[in-house]
Amino acid sequence: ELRYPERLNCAAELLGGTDPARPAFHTPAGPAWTYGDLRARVDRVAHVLTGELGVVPGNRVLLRGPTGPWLAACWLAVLKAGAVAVTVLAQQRPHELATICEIARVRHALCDVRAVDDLAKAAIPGLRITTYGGDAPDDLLRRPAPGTPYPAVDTAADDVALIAFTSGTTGRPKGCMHFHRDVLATADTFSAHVLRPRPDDVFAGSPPLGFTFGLGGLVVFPLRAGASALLLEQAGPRQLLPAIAEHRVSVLFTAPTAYRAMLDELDGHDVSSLRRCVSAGENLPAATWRAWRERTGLRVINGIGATELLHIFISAADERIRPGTTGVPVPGWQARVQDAHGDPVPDGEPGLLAVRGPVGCRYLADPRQREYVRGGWNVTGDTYVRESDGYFRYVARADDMIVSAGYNIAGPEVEDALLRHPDVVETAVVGRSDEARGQVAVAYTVLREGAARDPEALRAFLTRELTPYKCPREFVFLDALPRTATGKLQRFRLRAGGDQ
Ligand code: 3SK
Repeated sequence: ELRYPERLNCAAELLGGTDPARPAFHTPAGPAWTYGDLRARVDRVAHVLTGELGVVPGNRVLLRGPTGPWLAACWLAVLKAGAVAVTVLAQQRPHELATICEIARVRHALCDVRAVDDLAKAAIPGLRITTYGGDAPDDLLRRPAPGTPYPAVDTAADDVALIAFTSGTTGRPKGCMHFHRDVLATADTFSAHVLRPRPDDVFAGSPPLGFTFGLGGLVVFPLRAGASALLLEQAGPRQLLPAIAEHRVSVLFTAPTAYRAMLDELDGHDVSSLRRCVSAGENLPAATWRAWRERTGLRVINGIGATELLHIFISAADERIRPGTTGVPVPGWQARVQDAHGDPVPDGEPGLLAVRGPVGCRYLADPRQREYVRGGWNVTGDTYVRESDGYFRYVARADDMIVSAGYNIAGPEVEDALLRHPDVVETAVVGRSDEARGQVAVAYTVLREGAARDPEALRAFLTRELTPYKCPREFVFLDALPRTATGKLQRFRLRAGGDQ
């Protein structure tokens, strides 16, 4: 069981301890920030925040900007000052920003000068915006501040440290409140037991810091281990591959689609520095796992996490990894599969995934709390099977099951089979209403450049791979699949015919 002192400031914990000369953050340009640099810059921002800007403990501070050391420093400064960080994605549009600020009652924003236009356009009443990274004399980084260490505010372990917003794949955003102790708990469970980082590790990855997958993987886990992270503003497969070689990245965080895309570009890139590759955000198809293992010799660490629970709670390490499954509950977590009434279902049968552990879902002023937390379990909205040996296998998002003429078809199973076809880059199989069958399966598919859009060839391939009733009735070819800003597939748009 994890035990933390009653008074705990997680930013102070993350920043303390490590030799000030060790690297903390790298960027593609410029020298690395050492732990000493990071502490001094965090303290400077915290002085300005609580001095000139008048932020007091408990205030919610919006953070907006591309991934980079200054965004990470502002996040740490907000927490060190006892305020609450509300980190948003660079892609979020004015009306979404306004909704988030209204729900979280945000009064202060620290915003990269390059991302300020949409925030200003949102015209949020009472919001004081302070920019960073620009030339203006009132820029956050140009304001006078004492050069003395900033004493961390004496927060309680269960004071709220951050509010992370999730829109899921549809709907009004929900703000998930997480405590100071929760931040450390993510590092002391998944990272400590599955990743087992070393101080010489260099972390990198694609998820932005506004997504808790990225915040954990690129800030919390490396700092907790005294390691360093490469922070990239652009972190698509084309930027990641050369960056891995140049910075000798050893721990990689990205999503299944990026692993697949990197496989296509791998030739000529040196990825020999990698020792841990994490995949989350979506289910990792076994085909992608095997292809990555074949090309790199590395076993991808699959995991399921949620903004509601801050980071990953089911996963497996090293030889315990079993392709095609997500893994077992991370030490500190419990998981089970249950029915709609909350009763456990037998092993081998599909049901709703329910988990509990050191971090729980706490939606800010949202009645959907009652749907997510039931009987003390967090019900994630995923359909899973628990195998008899305790491994959890993803079946579908609870609403991704297609029921066609009385048969249950799990979209992801058909996708996994389609991805084994050499011309298929990405695919999503969803149900469409059908008078005769209730629903029929439709495969939305992105093909490799130059490949022929031939539904019959795919159908013939699939009938060799799957029981025939699972074969989609229709194939639709797209240039790209619709995704949220955090890269999650928007199946609801495909269900609505792809034009929502
Ligand atoms: O939402 C997710 O998929 C996720 C995955 C890993 C860690 C954190 C999150 C939010």
